[in-house]
Amino acid sequence: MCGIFAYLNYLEPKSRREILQLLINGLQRLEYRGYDSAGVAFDKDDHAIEIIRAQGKVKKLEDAIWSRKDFDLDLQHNVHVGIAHTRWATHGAPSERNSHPQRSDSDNEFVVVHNGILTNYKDIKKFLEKKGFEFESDTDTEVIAKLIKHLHESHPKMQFRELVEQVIQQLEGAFAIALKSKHFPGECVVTRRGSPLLVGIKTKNNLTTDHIPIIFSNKDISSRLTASTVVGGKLARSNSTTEFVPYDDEKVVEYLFASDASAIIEHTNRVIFLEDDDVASVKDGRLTIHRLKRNLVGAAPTPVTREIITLKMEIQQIMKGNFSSFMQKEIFEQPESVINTMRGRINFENETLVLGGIKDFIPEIKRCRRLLLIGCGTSYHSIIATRQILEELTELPVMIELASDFLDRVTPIFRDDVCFFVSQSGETADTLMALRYCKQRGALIVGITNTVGSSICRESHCGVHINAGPEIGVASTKAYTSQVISLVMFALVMSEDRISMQPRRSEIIQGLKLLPDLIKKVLQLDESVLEMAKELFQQKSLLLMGRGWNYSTVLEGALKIKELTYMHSEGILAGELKHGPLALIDQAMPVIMVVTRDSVYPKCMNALQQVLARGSSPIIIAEENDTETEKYSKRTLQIPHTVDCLQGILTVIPLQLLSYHIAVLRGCNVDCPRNLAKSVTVE
Ligand code: UD2
Ligand code: GLU
Ligand code: MG
Repeated sequence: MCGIFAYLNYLEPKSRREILQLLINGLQRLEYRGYDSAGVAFDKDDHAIEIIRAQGKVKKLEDAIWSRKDFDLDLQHNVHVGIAHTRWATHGAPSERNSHPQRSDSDNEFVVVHNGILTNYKDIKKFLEKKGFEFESDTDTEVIAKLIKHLHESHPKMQFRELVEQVIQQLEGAFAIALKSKHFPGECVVTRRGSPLLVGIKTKNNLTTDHIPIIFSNKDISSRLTASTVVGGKLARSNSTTEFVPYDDEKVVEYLFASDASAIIEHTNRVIFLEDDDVASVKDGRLTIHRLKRNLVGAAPTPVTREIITLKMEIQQIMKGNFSSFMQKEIFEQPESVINTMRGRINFENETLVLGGIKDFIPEIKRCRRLLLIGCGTSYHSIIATRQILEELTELPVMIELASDFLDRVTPIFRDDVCFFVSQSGETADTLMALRYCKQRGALIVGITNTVGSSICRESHCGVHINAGPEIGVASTKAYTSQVISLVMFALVMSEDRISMQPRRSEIIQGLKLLPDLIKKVLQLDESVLEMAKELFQQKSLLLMGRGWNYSTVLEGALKIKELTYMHSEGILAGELKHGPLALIDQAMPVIMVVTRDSVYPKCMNALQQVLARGSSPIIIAEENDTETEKYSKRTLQIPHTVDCLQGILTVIPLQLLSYHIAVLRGCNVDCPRNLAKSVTVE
């Protein structure tokens, strides 16, 4: 996801140059969260708002700002609000036009920066178009700016904060937003649901309190509003008289609003972490936090204050939250990233799916001679993980290829082939070369990428963005699980009109629905995995075995261990044991076996017996409550059960954690393993 940053100075004079520099610095701190375009909004001379945006990294924006000669950088502002954004596109390709801030109209009356995805933006857009609004971007975000203008026009007396409260009641999905308006100079309103947001407070004197009271609005629905004024909605209006001043007589104060503390800490260590549906507003230098209502009876009581916390962390530490590395953070993000992959695409109630990026091509894909799936490294493993379900649900021949090997041959490719290219970055050189090879031969080219605007995305005819959010750790984790889910969704789309497959499809769709919670459960094994790592980290070698749905898991697990810990590790297809690898097994050789209760369970048990007979005592990754399998090992990791074709997502996570812990114990750099780069753009 992206980064939001806003800065408000109240009676603390700052030059425009200082303000812009501060906004740029804030964005640079957040750039790791996403970086395909960036923008700022600040005051022009007559309370009008200026927006500057640029596609690319924050540096591009900075150049665009300093190259502008049409405003005075030395102008002093006693009171000023600036908002800024670095984007990771989910809706609309990266471009100046789709960058944030998004605006209400050509006068920039209301401008907004947004992190997250609005799932109902199309309905709101339709509503606003009927009211005469013309949209200028492909973003979901733009509806926020236009809806608030619409409300402001029908209710000119409403305060800024009240308008925002009304707007967020209409929004579905995930968001953190910051807004600024020409009609409310010196005011900033921010709010969140699902995406993080915090407020930093900087004063010269000590704060008078550590708590900011929450103002709950009146339950009365305002008579000034009617439901017809906004989309399909019920409205409520908050009514507060209490305002809270978090400082003494000295009124000078600065506020910083950001997606995470890394952008705030250089200014102040006093911060408030906003909760979902908190609306924080600063007016006349005063910060107030509002909520429409207290929690209903039965739910946990809503606290009546938000605590001002003193951060004692270093920037490095903050960026990674409580995690010691990006990789660890990304492993733990998976319950969320898999939801983002499915968001807006699967309707779990009526069990339908739409992959917007390929839906127009589905008839053509269905007529193809065969499916080819091509990738490298982890992406290739996601292909192995899904080959079986693709074969089952499409009933097409499915060929899978490592891009480099594919290029080493002169593989025949036909016009009626459909070729998938899977790559996190969308820049992987081997995969891109293979794409061009197939494209020249007239095949239909489909990309599965995490990076909007990447080369593979541009050069493919169509594709699916996996929407896992930026992955910083060199070793891929959350992109892998999201790639698997994207390919499973494709298989589901291909079998939509096959009546005989409906029960199977339904089983998988319901499996996908439960998956995020099951991933959370698997992540709770972290402590046990650490214990395992302590037993294993001094070994020279580690063998991983599995077959069927778990073959990809052992390959991916072994790759993670190799790349992070520099320990020799091999993922072995359990069916191949007697054809060679069995010779490696003795009492001393550490082995991990993945044995789940699917169609190859009896065969896995055979392999287990063969390994046990050689004196090895393997660690087993098994399903919960499988007491039968558990008997064969001193150490088992128990994974919840899910549909067979999704089981690999759950079994790979302990191996991601294991490679991480072994790497730490061996003193390796987890985020930047030796000899490796995040995106391999050379052949
Ligand atoms: C798209 C939009 C999203 C929103 C949504 C509404 C983007 C990035 N996504 O999400 O903003 O408007 O529609 O339903 O604009 N593509 C490739 N190669 C790839 C990956 C994607 O060509 O490797 C193309 C794909 O064919 C489509 C576009 O990029 O034309 C967006 O793909 P997506 O998966 O983000 O599409 P969708 O519908 O989920
Ligand atoms: N959904 C918004 C967009 O695509 C915000 C994405 C982000 O979090 O950067 O513009
Ligand atoms: Mg394309």
